Amino acid sequence: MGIQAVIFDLDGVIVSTDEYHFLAWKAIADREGIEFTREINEQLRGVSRMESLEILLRKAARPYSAEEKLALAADKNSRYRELLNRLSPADILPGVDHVIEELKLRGVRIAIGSSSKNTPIILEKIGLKDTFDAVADGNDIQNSKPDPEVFLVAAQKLGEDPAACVVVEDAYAGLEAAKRAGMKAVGVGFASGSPLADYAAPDLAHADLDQILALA
Ligand code: B16
Ligand code: MG
Repeated sequence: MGIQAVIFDLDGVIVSTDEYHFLAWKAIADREGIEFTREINEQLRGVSRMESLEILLRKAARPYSAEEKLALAADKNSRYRELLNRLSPADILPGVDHVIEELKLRGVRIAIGSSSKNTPIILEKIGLKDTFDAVADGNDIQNSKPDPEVFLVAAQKLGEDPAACVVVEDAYAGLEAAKRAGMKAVGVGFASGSPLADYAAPDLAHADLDQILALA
């Protein structure tokens, strides 16, 4: 049957919004007097907003109520949304445009599988709103990566068998989600060193599409 579809993670694969996530969380942590480093930030890759907050609060000196947590997450998101206003097509990561073009030429279907509830605004800002055959994001799911839900929803929206899908991810949590979905997994960027990756490359500009499509 072979690979029929490629499901791309968004943040860290198509576009780099990780610095904006970091800056928004850092502002919240500094205001609350909670230590928040770039190392801790790496643990938030691919993880949902509320789970990210729980990781950040592990360093807090006091417990936070459910209401306080919702307020912190909302504050982080409005800071993040403010930063997203800066995004443009120039922020699309190296190799992405070429890979998408090539996949379309070969008749391979493409989808987004992202934990982010901000996926629609990000795709619009970078000019890729109408590019993908399907989009599954944080608004479609109950459980975020490493749960396989978002990738299974993407395959379902595409009408493809999970075994015929390959996921491209920059997060360890995302690679685990892909494997649990029964899909092949390509690790790029931060996740290129993961043993879970069936194929790895520093970014999509250095990825060999023939090898990726031969993974099935
Ligand atoms: P939001 P991805 C993920 O996107 C990010 O990697 C992660 O850092 C973020 O917490 C999560 O989206 C939720 O984002 O607050 O915008 O809903 O990598 O799965 O595309
Ligand atoms: Mg990511």
